[in-house]
Amino acid sequence: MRLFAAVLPPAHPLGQLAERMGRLRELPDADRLRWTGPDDWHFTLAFYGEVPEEALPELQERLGRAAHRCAAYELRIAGGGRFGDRVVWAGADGDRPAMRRLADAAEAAGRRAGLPMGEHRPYTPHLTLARKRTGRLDLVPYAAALAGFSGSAWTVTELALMRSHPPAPGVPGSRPRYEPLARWRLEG
Ligand code: 2AM
Repeated sequence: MRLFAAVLPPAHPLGQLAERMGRLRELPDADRLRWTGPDDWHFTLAFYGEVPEEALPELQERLGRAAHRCAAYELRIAGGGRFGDRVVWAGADGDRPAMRRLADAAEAAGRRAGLPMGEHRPYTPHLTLARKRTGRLDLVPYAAALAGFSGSAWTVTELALMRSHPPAPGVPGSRPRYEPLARWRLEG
């Protein structure tokens, strides 16, 4: 099963972001992007890829320990950017060093559980809003429309282990579905 660890923002900031996203969806060519929605929105901490069923107990055990060591922290959804001409995302502000420590701990949990974690990349907290479908598209105006956005702060108190169910093959507009499998309180 395809798994990742994430921070799930509460409803209020998600609603604020949804409201701002309305502006982005009015930009020219917005229909050439595949948009995500508030039900999908999360900040990925670590991506585990395909995890065999038998590795799940140890991963959960390790994630529980990671959450036990990491402290709750303040976060807000703020600003945004793009990954090249492929992805438009909203960013995070607040205690980013604490977010980074949690991401490192979630990645280490995967590695210690024996999962092939790939290379360690610089962590960019982001919440994916849209992905390009095909062709060339300048995403600069979309990123610019997020400049100055700052949602309400909240305290991140939980780490979630998420399962990603792939989109139905051959169904136009079908999107992956994300399901929380377990959550741990941050107790450090
Ligand atoms: P994305 O939003 O930048 O696409 C579920 O797919 C979550 O895992 C998404 O947040 C996705 O990030 C992330 N994800 C998917 N594949 C990944 C990969 N190879 N490396 C890192 N994160 C990945």
